[in-house]
Amino acid sequence: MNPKIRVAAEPYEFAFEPAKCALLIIDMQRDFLEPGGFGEMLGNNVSQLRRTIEPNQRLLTAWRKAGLQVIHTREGHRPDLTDLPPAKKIRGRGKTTIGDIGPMGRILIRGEDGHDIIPELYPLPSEPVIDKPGKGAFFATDLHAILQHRGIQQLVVTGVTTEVCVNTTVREANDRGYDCLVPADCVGSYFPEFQDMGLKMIKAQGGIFGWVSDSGKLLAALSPR
Ligand code: TIU
Repeated sequence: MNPKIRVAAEPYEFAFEPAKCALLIIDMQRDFLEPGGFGEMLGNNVSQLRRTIEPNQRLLTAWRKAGLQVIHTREGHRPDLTDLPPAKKIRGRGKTTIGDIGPMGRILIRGEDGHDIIPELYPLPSEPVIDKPGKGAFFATDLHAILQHRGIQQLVVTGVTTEVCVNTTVREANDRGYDCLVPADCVGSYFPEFQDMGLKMIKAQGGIFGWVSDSGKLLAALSPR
């Protein structure tokens, strides 16, 4: 039997079987993290998210080295916009919105430069990339099927943004029976107060949606392998 890896976390220790736990990296896309993308267009300061790149790189390298499963997601839409809800298109009353031309191609459109994952965390050909039209990674995607087929029951969820796509995905995963661990330094928000509350909401009430830890503790737990 595969021994469990034990990670110091809140509200209590997170124990996982390596073969049954995937690293799920949410939306580390140029549109959210680089100047000129969708995130900045919404009026946000992208530097708030860029601090997550290094810890994610360290975790991804260790996870790959240990031979564990990695799955990436990207938020975006078909070039013909048929999967873009009209409400999402007009939300925010911005001059330039999803599907319009931005500095990195059409904003949040699959195949455009801005939609792609940042080079620092680029997926290997063997790592599934889930293209999702919503904030949650389970809505209108085959993520649940892929996890089921691979026997995955637990997820380490990282990426951006903490209170939007990470929180939505953790809640969706929780309702589908998965355990989620969120390393705080590997998730980022444009707003410090949402970073704080987004993490508190996950671990409150005995871990109502999951566990919170950090990459250092996760790497320490992985390293004796
Ligand atoms: N705006 C914002 O905080 N987030 C998003 O629009 N998408 C994700 O979180 N990926």
